[in-house]
Amino acid sequence: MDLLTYCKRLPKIELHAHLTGSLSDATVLQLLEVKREQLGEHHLPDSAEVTIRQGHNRSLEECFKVFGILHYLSDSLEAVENITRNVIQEFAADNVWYLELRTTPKHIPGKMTKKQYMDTVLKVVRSEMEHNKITVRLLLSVDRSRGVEDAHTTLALAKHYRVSTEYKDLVCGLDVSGNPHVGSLLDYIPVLEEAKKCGLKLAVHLAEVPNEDEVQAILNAGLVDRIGHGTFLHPGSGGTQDHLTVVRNKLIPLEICLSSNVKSGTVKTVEQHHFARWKELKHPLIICTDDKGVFCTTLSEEYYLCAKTFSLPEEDIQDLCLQAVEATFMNQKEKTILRQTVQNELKSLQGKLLM
Ligand code: 6MZ
Repeated sequence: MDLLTYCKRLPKIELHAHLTGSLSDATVLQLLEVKREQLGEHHLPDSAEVTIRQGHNRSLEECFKVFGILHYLSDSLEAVENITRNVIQEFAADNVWYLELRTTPKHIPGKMTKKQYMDTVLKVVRSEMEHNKITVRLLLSVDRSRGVEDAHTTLALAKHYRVSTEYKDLVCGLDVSGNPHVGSLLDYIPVLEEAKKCGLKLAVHLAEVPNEDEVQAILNAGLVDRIGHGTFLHPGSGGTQDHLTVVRNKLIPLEICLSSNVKSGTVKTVEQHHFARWKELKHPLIICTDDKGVFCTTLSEEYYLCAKTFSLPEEDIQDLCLQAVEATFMNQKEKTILRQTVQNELKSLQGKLLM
């Protein structure tokens, strides 16, 4: 089979996907329709404002404006239910077998509390897992632009789920994300320390833009289980040898989001992406979508882009699927089962790729 078909057939693991950024065009159009019925045509964003068509780019700042529009469009519990269902079904249709979805719990006065938001997401996750061949886990996102007090309420909610009978198996950790030009990660270290003490796993957006002080402080704190992006960590891409050494020694996996970085302009071209430098070091790397809706991609297309750009042999492509299994926040027992099923599927695909 050709490379794209092969990538679609791979049993994939998605570890860096923001719920609201993952909304497909079809979902955005549905949300717009609901708003149109409620409000009429006035003040409605054009759907073209919300997605990035093939070949188009958008700066990080523009992306954060888009997230604002998407949040406005999904500001009811009914919308939250729909977007969660659609996103999970779309990942399942792309042959994603395991999905760690992350989302920022939202408090919208008069419409929802953070707990209602998360309960809604979790309820849909549970039901979609029954109807699709996909396992889903949740990371609660701390948005660095919303302040430390907000982060504490998100942490409290994550702690609540960790001991709840209903959802403790679904909530595995915290993500720290948000506009990297706003706020400082240093302020969030106490939140991360407490989260870690409670057994929550931590995925932190680090060095998505250059910020040596933050990288230094976060790496020194030694709390992070996976790094989101890590664009400016390697000395060859604007980082330092010290940072490289820490990340390498601790084997902290990097969540690699090729289209996101190139389309948002933090990396000039896919060829120049830091993936290549870290791969040379045999560092654990996970191919992810970040925001499949906003960046107009799928996980299969990200594997394709990676394999094509860096001329990866079949063995390396398959290895990316297995590295992703190892980096999940599942417990060892669950991981063993997932590894076995992924390995079996990979074996059945071996030799089928026409290079
Ligand atoms: C940093 C990002 C991001 O949480 O409302 N988010 N944070 N860098 C990125 N690179 C492009 N992409 C998405 O999903 C949307 C939120 O995810 C974070 C931002 O905080 C954004 O508001 P949820 O489901």
